[in-house]
Amino acid sequence: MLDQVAERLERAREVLLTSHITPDADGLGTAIALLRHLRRLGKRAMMVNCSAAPSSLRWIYDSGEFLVFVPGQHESRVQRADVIVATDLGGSARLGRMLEPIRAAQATRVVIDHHHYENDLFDLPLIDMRASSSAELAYRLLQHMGAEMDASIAEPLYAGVVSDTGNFSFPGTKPSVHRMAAHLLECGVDPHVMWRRLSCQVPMAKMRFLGQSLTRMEFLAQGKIAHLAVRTQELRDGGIHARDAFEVVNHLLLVKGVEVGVFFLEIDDQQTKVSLRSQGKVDVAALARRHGGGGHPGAAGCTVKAPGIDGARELVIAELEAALRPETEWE
Ligand SMILES: [Mn+2]
Repeated sequence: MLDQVAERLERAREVLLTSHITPDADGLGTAIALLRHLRRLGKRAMMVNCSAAPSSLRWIYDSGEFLVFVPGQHESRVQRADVIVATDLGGSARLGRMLEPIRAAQATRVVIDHHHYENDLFDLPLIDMRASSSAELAYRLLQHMGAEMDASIAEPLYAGVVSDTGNFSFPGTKPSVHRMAAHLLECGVDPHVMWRRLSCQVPMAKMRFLGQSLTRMEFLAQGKIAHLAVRTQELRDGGIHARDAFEVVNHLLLVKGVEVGVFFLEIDDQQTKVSLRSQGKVDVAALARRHGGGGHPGAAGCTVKAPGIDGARELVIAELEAALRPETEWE
């Protein structure tokens, strides 16, 4: 597939790059690194995305490289591209309002991804679920194409791989990922500058919310379960977006002895969003699936239907306590 994608891109005149709704560092980094190489080859290339990038990631692209798709205005860009490349997608539905224009396009549709899903749209799927990140796949593709790897291409790739490996900490972070990172440093990436740009970006209100939340963290099962509940009103009072609030769960696992961290966010009196993290002994995706959610064994989420946040908490904690008992087996 590497060969076919490289060959198709080399023949292209105009390439449209895109990623998922609220693109992350991996989706953006992959697209922008490719865009820069393609422009050097003399091709017209533009990233057009169904929604804007988070403000903390806008440094990844320069002006003139990224557009937010506006219906009624940008369809012609989709139509006139002869290759469309979607990065880090995780399923065609995540193209948002660009799905229909891309489905209707005449272009060769390429996807570069490390998520698993049914491919119902793409002609050339460069998908490898064992890859750490889409950026790692773009790196292989760019190497295959003989791209000149300077800092302007290495930085967006590095941003993608650092964020998708949790700073090289996630299970399955392979030697090849470190070799790629080492090469990117040789190409001019400054790891400290990148850490400041990627990690030292927490807004004051969010940090305050994090601090206040963590003081209310509770422990159960001899300290193996750490949990924390937040009501919607508290988010409103703190001016915090729900998406930001969920990051609290990642901090629960930092406590010594904690096996599972759970974050509860009340939606209304019948529904509570639950976000789970596990060190490995408990498969939290299995729990999430029983409540109609999903995820990975180490990180999962679901919406629990129970009376109030206390009802949801009782239910989930009971399941986790059972899962932590060594003799328990789930059907
Ligand atoms: Mn990714």
